[in-house]
Amino acid sequence: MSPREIPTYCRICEPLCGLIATVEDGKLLQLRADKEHPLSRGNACPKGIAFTAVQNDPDRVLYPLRRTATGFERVGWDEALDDIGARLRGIMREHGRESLGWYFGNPSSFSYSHTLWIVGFQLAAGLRHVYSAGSQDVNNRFVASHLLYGSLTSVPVPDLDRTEFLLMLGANPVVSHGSVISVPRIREKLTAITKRGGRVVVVDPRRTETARLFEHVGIRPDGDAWLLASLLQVIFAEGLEDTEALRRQAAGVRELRAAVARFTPEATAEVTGLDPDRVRILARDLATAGSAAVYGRTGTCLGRHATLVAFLIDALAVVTGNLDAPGGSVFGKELVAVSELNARLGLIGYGKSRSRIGDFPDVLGTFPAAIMAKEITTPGPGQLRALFTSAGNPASSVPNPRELSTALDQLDLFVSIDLYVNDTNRKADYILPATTFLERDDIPLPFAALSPTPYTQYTERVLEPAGEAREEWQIIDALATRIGVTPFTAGPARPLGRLFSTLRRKLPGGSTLRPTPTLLVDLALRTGPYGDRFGLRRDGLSLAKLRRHPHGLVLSDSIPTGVLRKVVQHKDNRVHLAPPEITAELTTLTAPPTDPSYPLRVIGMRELKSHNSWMHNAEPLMRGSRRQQARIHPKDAAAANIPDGAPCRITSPHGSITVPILLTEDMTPGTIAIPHGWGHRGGWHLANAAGGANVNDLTSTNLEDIERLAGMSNLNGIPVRIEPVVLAEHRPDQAV
Ligand SMILES: Nc1nc2c(c(=O)[nH]1)N[C@H]1C(S)=C(S)[C@@H](COP(=O)(O)OP(=O)(O)OC[C@H]3O[C@@H](n4cnc5c(=O)[nH]c(N)nc54)[C@H](O)[C@@H]3O)O[C@H]1N2
Ligand SMILES: Nc1nc2c(c(=O)[nH]1)N[C@H]1C(S)=C(S)[C@@H](COP(=O)(O)OP(=O)(O)OC[C@H]3O[C@@H](n4cnc5c(=O)[nH]c(N)nc54)[C@H](O)[C@@H]3O)O[C@H]1N2
Ligand code: SF4
Ligand SMILES: [Mo]
Repeated sequence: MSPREIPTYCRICEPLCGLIATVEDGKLLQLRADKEHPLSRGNACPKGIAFTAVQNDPDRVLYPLRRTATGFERVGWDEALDDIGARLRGIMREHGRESLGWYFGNPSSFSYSHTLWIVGFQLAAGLRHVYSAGSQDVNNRFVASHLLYGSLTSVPVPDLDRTEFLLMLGANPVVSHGSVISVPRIREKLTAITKRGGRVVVVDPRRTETARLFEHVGIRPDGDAWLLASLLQVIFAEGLEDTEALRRQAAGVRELRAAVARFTPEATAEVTGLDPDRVRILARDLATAGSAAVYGRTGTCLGRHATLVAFLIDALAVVTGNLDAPGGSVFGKELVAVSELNARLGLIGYGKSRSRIGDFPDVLGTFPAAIMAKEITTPGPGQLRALFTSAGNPASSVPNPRELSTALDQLDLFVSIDLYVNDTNRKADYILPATTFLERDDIPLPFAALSPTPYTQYTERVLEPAGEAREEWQIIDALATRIGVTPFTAGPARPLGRLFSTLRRKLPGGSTLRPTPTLLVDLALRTGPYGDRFGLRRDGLSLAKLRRHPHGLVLSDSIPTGVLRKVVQHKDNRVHLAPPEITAELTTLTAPPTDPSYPLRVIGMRELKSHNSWMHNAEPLMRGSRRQQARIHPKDAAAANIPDGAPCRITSPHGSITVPILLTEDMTPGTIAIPHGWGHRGGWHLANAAGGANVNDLTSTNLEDIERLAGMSNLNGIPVRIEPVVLAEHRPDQAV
């Protein structure tokens, strides 16, 4: 058969760029950027193109694997599922359901069926130990939205196409391609702001690829809460706040004003490292700009005050009259009414339960991944004994991964659903092979609301599953059956369960047919905000309509504003600017203690050709002997007597790693940037051979090091010291 060219889209990161897959005899020959995609218009990054190497990777897991004394052996699906089911039932009989747990990783958010079925299973099985990559990523953002708007899932995005001033903190979209915002060609969108006479100000301890294109404010790590409080202080003190907007939208203005009063730019200069005059001018410019958007990403999420920082980012938008206003921070419309449904049914929320270890509130039904190890090792009722991971590599991505790795050995049962034997599931009893994104149908449900140009796309699977790979939802469904639960049918999800039963009756084939994700999503889409209401709305969406537009569909030119009343769920219908959690933290905020034994700070960074921990086995991304490097200012390296390129021992109070250094004046002195996701020990040959160290070995899971409000891991601003490595001392497994 001659090759076929099939439009689909990339599901590695948030722009969701359009791709064309060339397929011959059921095999993927290549991926290229889709010129007909309405937004990415022929643009894709090296990772998207290199996904061919993941798809066809000889190291991929294609059959269920079972651990034996000597390594993994291939087993049949039924044998694997039956044994897992029997062991689960045994564990549940002896220790109750509360001994079961699940960790789902970052790639799960790009699969609607995977996410849906995890939530359905969690609710039906009454799972308590649920963890995700969110506590290393974005949960603080959700909690800030809960406090401000009474709605966890309402997150504003910068209105890039219309803004005159973008203040961006702790994000490097030129490399990351944007996150908690879904925009292909984001670099062009940003440069367009300055081309039309606007400004982009990037607050980051490193002069990043993004900062280099615009104005750079070189803040000290973890100084953001102080900077934002100072910006608010100046705006209030100089009467630059938008009183009209505040009167209309907000409650707690007086209390916020009082809480930030002590944070003058002079008072915060020590922590931020910034010139007070520059901060004052920034505050004035932001407040007087025709329109302004404030945006923060992982650099503001992985410090010690993550929720406070996310909160102050939006508070600044409110106080300057830029929330829900054109060119400001705006709220996109959801493709399916998740927030509304959730508010009505109360399915998942914030602080509905507390963790056994550390008493942390749940965020959307999940607890901090940083406590997972202690939940496994601490005896008592509710001890975590059977763990599933899907699309996650927590032994690489969470703080203190050594602690987690050791804890995994103690589990009664550990099952992983993944593409690879990774750094975590090498300890599993079973690894179940998942389909890649090209082997499943998809629609990017959560991302339509995060796109300044709302759009969506539906794709069928482009390839049949390789080997015996299965979709996650099918695996979850099969596991659920083995322990006698049906996703979505119990607890607060009962109304959905009833809907399922109705559907089942109406389906051809009768009661034996279980509802599928495709069926469910079509229903949600058609009844959702953009839906066709089964023909009542002529231009509305349905899967059938999306199938007729295989390159994707733009839903409107921009995000409509003036929607705040619908977004805010607080009873008084106002944005709450002074919830007690926030004012208390502002009142007690003190400069982080400095320890002369650890004078420097480590922060994270992303690389164009890495994706968290899982693309280091893709040959096209690893050419030229790519290695992990620690970026450091020449002055700091000279003081420690370490020449450029030499291995360097980096030691924190919690651990030590060895990484070669790269001298660059892009770093603010005192700060070292190290990419995460290196130092592999899985079943992926190229990744293992690439060496490197796990930067998270420097980080801590001590309860006082986990952010209180959202349970965020502290992965940025880690105090360290550096030393040269004498060659005899360093072993090949240590990084270089
Ligand atoms: N120090 C430090 N640590 C960090 C960060 C940082 O900035 N600094 N960033 C954090 C962030 S933002 C995140 S999101 C987390 C990520 O943390 P995790 O989600 O725990 O880890 P990933 O590295 O994304 O690993 C994803 C796994 O999913 C598998 N996979 C890929 N596609 C699929 C699929 O379609 N189905 C299935 N079943 N499996 C799949 C891959 O093989 C891989 O094993 O880590 C974070 N950790
Ligand atoms: N190529 C590539 N793209 C990716 C990923 C990848 O691994 N590789 N991962 C994807 C994922 S899971 C995510 S969540 C997104 C993340 O998207 P981004 O957050 O845009 O990604 P980063 O490059 O980590 O940017 C964080 C920035 O914060 C800065 N920073 C560190 N500490 C501080 C601080 O205390 N204050 C301030 N103001 N800045 C600080 C760092 O120097 C860095 O430049 O990227 C996604 N896209
Ligand atoms: S930026 Fe790259 S990895 Fe991200 S969606 Fe686009 S092609 Fe895929
Ligand atoms: Mo992430």
